[in-house]
Formats: sequence, structure tokens, C-alpha cells
Amino acid sequence: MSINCTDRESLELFIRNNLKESRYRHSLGVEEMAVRLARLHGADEEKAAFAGRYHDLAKNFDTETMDAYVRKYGLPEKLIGNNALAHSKVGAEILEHEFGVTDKEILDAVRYHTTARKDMSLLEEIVFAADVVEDNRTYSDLDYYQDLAYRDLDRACLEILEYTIGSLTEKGRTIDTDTLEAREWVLNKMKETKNGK
Ligand code: DGI
Ligand code: FE
Ligand code: FE
Repeated sequence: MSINCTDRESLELFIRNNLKESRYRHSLGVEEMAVRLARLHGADEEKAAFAGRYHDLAKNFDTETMDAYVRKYGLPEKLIGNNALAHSKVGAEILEHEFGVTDKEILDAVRYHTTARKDMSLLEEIVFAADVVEDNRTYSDLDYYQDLAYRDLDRACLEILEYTIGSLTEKGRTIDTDTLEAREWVLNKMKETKNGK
């Protein structure tokens, strides 16, 4: 294992102790899918495995615990009381500061796995997509999205982003700026690729 992590055994215990059984299973599913996508799209498989396995490490914190971490690490106030957006940011801080993970790409893949953002690295796109298309997900179009992620990662990210934006809008929830910027960015990137630039 070439990834810097001061205590991999405690990190493993951390997810076993802090994640519900189904969330733990999801994490292993994201690890497996991220490795598959890394192989297909030419990213570092070891980093993909690590980021995939630990991406949701803070997901099952209660709001009080999550808010304490948001404050401890000086994260934006808008994350207070918002576990859906906070768990990825807090997870990255915990990996860095409590488990000595130094790889910036892994930390960012965890940090942006919920919202995505503009200028994502290949690893960030992989973890973002793997989260949604891993084998344990149960929605009806899973096969379609998996196949898309295997063939065209940008397009998979775009369709996931559009789905997310659509369903948040329907529920009247605020859409994070990073999510909107990610959509614009990936659209432009796809246009440029198509024009052979
Ligand atoms: O942690 P997972 O369930 O595996 O997946 P995730 O980290 O993508 O979290 C999904 C949740 O995050 C879901 O409830 C929708 C929410 N979410 C994603 N993007 C945004 C968002 N919520 C808000 N308010 N704004 C966003 O842009
Ligand atoms: Fe998550
Ligand atoms: Fe997840």
C-alpha cells in the first residue's frame, strides 16, 4: 500500500463502528465500482479503491456530531445542520487530520463526492459516478447508468448531475453552487472533446 495513511487498521475500525450495515456494504460497492471505472478510464486503481471505500465515513454521524466537526475544522457555516452536504467535507477533513491521509486527489474525491465541482480530476469524476452506479443501488435505471459510466464517464456525470438538480428542484431544496458549476463544466468539456480540441 503506497497511500499515506498513519493507521489503516483504525480507519477500517472507524467505518465498521460508525457506518450502518447497509452503508458499509454501499462503501464496499463504491470501492469495487471505482476500481472498475479506474481500470476502464485509466486512473490509479489503488487511489480509486481507497477513496471509494472511505468516501462516506462521516455519513451516519448524528447532526450534533457532524456540526461539531464542521466547527472543529472551520468549514462553512452553511453546512451546519446539513448532513447531506457536510458528510463529504467532514469525511475529507477526518481522513487528512485524524488518519494522516496526504494524497490531495483522494481527499478531493471524498470532499466533492456529493456535489461534484468544476475542473474535477478523473478520480473525482470516478468516485462521484461510482457512488451512484455501484451494484447495491436499487433504482430501476441502474443498468443504464452503469453502462453509461463504463462507456462515457463525462456523460454519466452529466446525467447524474441533471437528475440531482431536477430532483432537488422538485423538492424545493437549494442546489449547491458547486453542483451547478460542475454541470456547466462537464457540458463544455464534452463539447470541446466532440470538436476534437
Ligand atoms: O452519501 P450517499 O447517499 O451515498 O450519496 P451522496 O453523498 O451523493 O448524498 C446524496 C444526498 O446529497 C442526497 O440527499 C441529495 C444531496 N445533495 C446532493 N447534491 C446536493 C444535495 N443537497 C443539496 N441541498 N444541494 C446539492 O447541491
Ligand atoms: Fe455520500
Ligand atoms: Fe455514498
